[in-house]
Amino acid sequence: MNKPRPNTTSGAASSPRIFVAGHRGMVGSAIVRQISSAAPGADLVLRTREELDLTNQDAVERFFATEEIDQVYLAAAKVGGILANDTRPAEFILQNLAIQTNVIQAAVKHGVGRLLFLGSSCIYPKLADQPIREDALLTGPLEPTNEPYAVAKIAGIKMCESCNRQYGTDYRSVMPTNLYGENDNFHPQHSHVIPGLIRRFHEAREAGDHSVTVWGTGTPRREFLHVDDLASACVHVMELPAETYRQHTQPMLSHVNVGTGEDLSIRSLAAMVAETVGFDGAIEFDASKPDGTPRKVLDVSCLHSLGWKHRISLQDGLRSTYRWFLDNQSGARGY
Ligand code: GFB
Repeated sequence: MNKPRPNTTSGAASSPRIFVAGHRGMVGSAIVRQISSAAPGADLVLRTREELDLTNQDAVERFFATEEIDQVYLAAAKVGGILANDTRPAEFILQNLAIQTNVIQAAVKHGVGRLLFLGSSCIYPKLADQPIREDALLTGPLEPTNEPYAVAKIAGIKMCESCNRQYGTDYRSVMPTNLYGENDNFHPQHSHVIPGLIRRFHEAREAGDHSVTVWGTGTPRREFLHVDDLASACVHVMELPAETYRQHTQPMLSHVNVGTGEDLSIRSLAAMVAETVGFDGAIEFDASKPDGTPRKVLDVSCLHSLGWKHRISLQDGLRSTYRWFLDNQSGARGY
C-alpha cells in the first residue's frame, strides 16, 4: 500500500505531488497561494468540480489510480453560515460524508502517505468549556443548527485516526475557527457572518439607508481567523515531521485547533464591519434569527507549541476583505 514517497515540499530530494481538493473555494485557493509562494515549483494537482466530482466514488478512485499523489489537502466541502446549515441539513451531511469518504478511502488504497483533513470548530459540544481544548471532542451534545455538518466533520477526524491506527498512514486534521477573507461567499442568506455583514453594510451605505439589521441578539461570541493565516497554518502542520506531530497529539485524538484564541461579540463585530465599510447609521438586531452556539473560542496552545501563531489582526483582515469585495463584487460568490 504505502510506497516510499517524498512527504514535504521543503528539503525533499524530489518535490511531492500535491492534490489540493477544493482549490476554487476560499480555503483551497488560499492553500494554493500559500504553497505556490513558499515553493514556486511545487507539483500541484488541481481539478475543478466539472473535471472531478468528489462525490462520485468511481471518479475519485480513477483519479487516485492514475495521478500518483503524495499529499492531499482535503479542503473540499459543502460549507455555509448558520441559516444555510439550519435549512439544508441533508446537503451538509450527505455531501461532506461522500467527499471525505471517497477521498480518504482512495488515498489509502493508492498509497498517499500524508493527508490534511480540514474540519471546523463546530465539532465541539455547544456548551464546551472555553477556550475549547482538542479533548472536548465528543464530551457533550452539539449545537443543533449545524449538527449534521459537525457529525460529518467528526467522522472525517475519526476516518483519519482509524486509517493511521490500522494502515500506518500519517493523516492529520486541523479544526479551524470561523474563517473569512478573499474568495468568501457573499450570499445574503447562506454566507457566514462577516461576508454577510460586509455586503449588508455596504449596500446600506450605497442606498443611504439609516439602519442595518443584524441577525440574532448580538450577544454570541465568535473567534475569527483570516483564511491566509489558516492556509499558512495548514502548510505548517502538513510539513511537520511525523514524530513532532505525533508527540503533540495522540492516536485517538489527532486533531489540532487553528485560531487566534481571541473572540468578540457579534455586536462588537458588527460595529467593526460598519466602521470598515464607512456606514454610520444605526445597528439593529433581529432576535427571531438563530444565535447558534453562545460562545466558540479555541484553545490554541497545541498549535503554538507546534511553532505557529496567527499574524493578521481582525481589523486588518476586515479591511483587506472589504477591499477584495469592492474589487471583485460582481464576480464574488453569492452574487
Ligand atoms: O457566521 P455564522 O453563520 O457562524 O454566524 P456560526 C455567527 C453569528 O453571527 C451567529 C450572527 O450568532 C449569527 O446569528 N449573525 C448576525 C449572522 N448577522 C448575520 C448574518 O448576516 N449572517 C450570518 N451568517 N450570521 C457556522 C456553522 O455557525 O459556523 C457552520 O453553521 C460552520 O457549520 C461555521 O461551522 C464556522 O458560528 O454560528
